[in-house]
Amino acid sequence: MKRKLFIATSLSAALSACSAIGNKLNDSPTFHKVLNSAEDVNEVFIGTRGRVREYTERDISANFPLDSLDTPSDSTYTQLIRDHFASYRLTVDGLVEHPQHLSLSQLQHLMNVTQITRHDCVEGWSAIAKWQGVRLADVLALARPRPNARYVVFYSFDRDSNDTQYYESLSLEQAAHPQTLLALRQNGKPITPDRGAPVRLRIPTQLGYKSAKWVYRLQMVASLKDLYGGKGGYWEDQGYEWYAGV
Ligand SMILES: Nc1nc2c(c(=O)[nH]1)N[C@H]1C(S)=C(S)[C@@H](COP(=O)(O)O)O[C@H]1N2
Ligand SMILES: [Mo]
Repeated sequence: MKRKLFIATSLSAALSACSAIGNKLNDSPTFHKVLNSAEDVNEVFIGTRGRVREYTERDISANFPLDSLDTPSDSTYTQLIRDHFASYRLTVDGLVEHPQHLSLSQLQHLMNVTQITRHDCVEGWSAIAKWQGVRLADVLALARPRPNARYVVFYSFDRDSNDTQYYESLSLEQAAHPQTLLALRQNGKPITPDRGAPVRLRIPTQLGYKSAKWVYRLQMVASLKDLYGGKGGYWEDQGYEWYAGV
């Protein structure tokens, strides 16, 4: 992807989902506090808090463009492909009580969501696919975020030609969205290496660049300021908006 265009999209769709954030994070007093305080600044979150439309099998796009940095070709990633991701671990660490190192089979056992949703790239294309995976909120809840955790940062295996790491981030409010997944399957098959295997984010409420491919680490942090360019993501560090609601 050489250049990105901003498209002013605002689907201020029925924002009725706020109360529907029913998941294990509700067991955590910290998450409760964060979610309740978010109600007061509702307007800040318009566009990432409502539920987006879900489609049917008939609506699945015949062609889903491929649009990212190149599939990682370093030895770490190629070794993972060779062992069919048996040695893959998803690390969940940072400001958490119980750091996690989840294998692919553990994640497969946690799989609890199937969604057919539209992916909106900032460059102006959209495509619909079926995604299956684990609700992000459930994985974060396993690690028990500490009270000072405000954001979750996602680290990907790929790097650009300047060796800059692809990363992304969400606030805990965004991370708790019931349609936000760690996706393991696309259109009924395991996610392929060019699509971000074995685990990619799927965030249908936000622009495509938020949905990081090739994710290996989720880090809970209090601030995004000290990471890379300080703007919370690879594209954000180059001037794209962090919030990026569709
Ligand atoms: N790690 C990583 N994730 C990424 C990207 C990337 O370059 N690296 N590109 C993003 C963008 S801009 C889009 S539109 C989608 C594209 O996913 P696809 O190649 O499966 O269509 O991945 C997103 N996630
Ligand atoms: Mo994109």
